[in-house]
Amino acid sequence: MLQRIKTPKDLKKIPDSKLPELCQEIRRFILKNISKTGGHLASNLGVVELTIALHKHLDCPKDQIIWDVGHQSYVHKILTGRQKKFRQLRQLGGISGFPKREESPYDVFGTGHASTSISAAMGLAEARKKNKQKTPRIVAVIGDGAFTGGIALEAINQIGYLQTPVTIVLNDNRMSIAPNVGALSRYTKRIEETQVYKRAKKAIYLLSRDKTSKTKKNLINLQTLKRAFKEVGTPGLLFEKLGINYLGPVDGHNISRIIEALKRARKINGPVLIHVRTKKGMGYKFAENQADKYHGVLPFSLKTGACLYSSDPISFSQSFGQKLLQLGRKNKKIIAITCAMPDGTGLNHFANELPEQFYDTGITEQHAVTFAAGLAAAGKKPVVAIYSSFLQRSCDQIIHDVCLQNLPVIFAIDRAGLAGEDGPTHHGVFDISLLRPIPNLIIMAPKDNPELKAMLELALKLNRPVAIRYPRGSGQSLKLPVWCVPQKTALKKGKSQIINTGKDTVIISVGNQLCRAITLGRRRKVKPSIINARFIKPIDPEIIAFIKKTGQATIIEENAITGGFGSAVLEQLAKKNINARVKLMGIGDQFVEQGTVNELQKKYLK
Ligand SMILES: Cc1ncc(C[n+]2csc(CCOP(=O)(O)OP(=O)(O)O)c2C)c(N)n1
Repeated sequence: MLQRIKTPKDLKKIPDSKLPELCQEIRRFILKNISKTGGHLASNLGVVELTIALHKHLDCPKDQIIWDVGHQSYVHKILTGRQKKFRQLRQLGGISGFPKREESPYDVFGTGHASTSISAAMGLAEARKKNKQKTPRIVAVIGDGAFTGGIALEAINQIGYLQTPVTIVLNDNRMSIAPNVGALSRYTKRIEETQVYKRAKKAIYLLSRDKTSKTKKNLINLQTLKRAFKEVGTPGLLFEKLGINYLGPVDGHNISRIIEALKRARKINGPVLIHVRTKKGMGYKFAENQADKYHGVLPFSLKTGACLYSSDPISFSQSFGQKLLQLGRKNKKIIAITCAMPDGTGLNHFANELPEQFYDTGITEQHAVTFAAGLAAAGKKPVVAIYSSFLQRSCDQIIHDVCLQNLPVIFAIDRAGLAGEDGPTHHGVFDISLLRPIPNLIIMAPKDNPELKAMLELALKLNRPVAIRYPRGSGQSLKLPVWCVPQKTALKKGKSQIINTGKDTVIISVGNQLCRAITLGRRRKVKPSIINARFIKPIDPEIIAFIKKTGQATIIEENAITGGFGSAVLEQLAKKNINARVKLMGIGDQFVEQGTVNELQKKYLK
């Protein structure tokens, strides 16, 4: 059946009785392909019925679906003509793992970062209203995790006010990547658990029919009681009070129930929230049982569920987690904060062992930073671990709440540099440029795990805002070639590390780009000086002295050249009137596509 579906029109021809079989086919297709390419597995297995229901009911691309985060859009891609391209999912030149406008007219709005779908859907719907166009149905599909993000809540605030006709499908599987957290998550859970009003209404109805209690006074009391129950017990009352019609909870694995709700929503001329309950990982027992582990996967064995790649020697993230745990045991003022990524940031062991010193704030990169600033103002030592690309959201909080007040918040910026197969939404190549102009902030980049650990220890002593940026993957120490004679200098604020004192030229690297500096040096007959910058801000004056002496330099960083570390060096040279030929190797003025980190480095780090 699946092979015959080229567009949603073909799906509409399939009789309802055959849909359970189609769901099975789709799940087999996803499992077969993702077990080979890797990708987002559990979220996609969970939305098979929901996606079929949406495409059966809607008339896309006239009607429009926006997938929040977009990591769960594989089934949508399969049903909209991209089945054959799945062999190249997330690979260089292949289809994206997220919705992409240039990929298909069915991908109405690009996503990758969480919580944007309701705002974008509102924009689409309001524009049509302004153009006096007959509004097709615009649907935002948002997970319960993404629903906790600030932008989503800002959109909820405006949509209830403007009464924009958008259907919000809240795909509630109780999981973010880790189990979902927060009061909203607790609230949606309660809607399902209690259903007080339905039961109370029935009880009151039966009572009112009871002849013995049918005095006038009793009836008035019953009506009052009914109103009171309606206040506290109506499912989704919070949304209703905000002006958003609530439908649900609906079984998200029952296609006809979902279509029924979509039909009801279409009749309402205003915002509607359909609360759909699904199981993350549905249909693959390993993913059902450990939805967090199977959220994003590398190629794996379908039979055993085991990953086919031996895991990296200790990654930067793990090393960060280990060191912070060690420090946190001794210093109770240390507070670790994650935005829904305890595993990804290496904080899982910290969370288990020191729960009273740990917060998972949900997908809330802005709130988390200001929350940390508050903790710091009260004498705590907060360490906020966020991936570089998601930290982009927190720029104002870093400036306004942390640095302006010179508060000692430490930013552990993970996935800084090229992130690989997740593509342009996830590469962390702007953090240096965004953070460098901010006064009071010290920025470091370790070359390997031991240096990261030393930087974390130093950052805690500095008593001011500090950012440490490190990349995805292994933080194993590099074995230096024999021609390198490194100076054994302990980590000191504002001091770089001389890896080799050579002649003619100097190569300066940021973080783990030292390996590229060594490769460049190896190719030269006369060995160059090589410096591991360690500090992006402040810049070590010795780096400038080296360049003054040699008159030429190469600077390597996995960040945009504009505003990056190389630019900072050029600023210093200009300030000191030093003439030098400096080659900057970093990311040019472009967004970087998806691919393996190696492929992307070869293509873009020039
Ligand atoms: C701003 C931002 N922060 C963090 C992430 C990382 N991330 C990707 S998916 C995800 C969990 C989303 O959970 P939910 O919306 O419930 O979707 P589910 O996978 O459970 O279907 C997170 C935290 C992100 N994509 N964007």
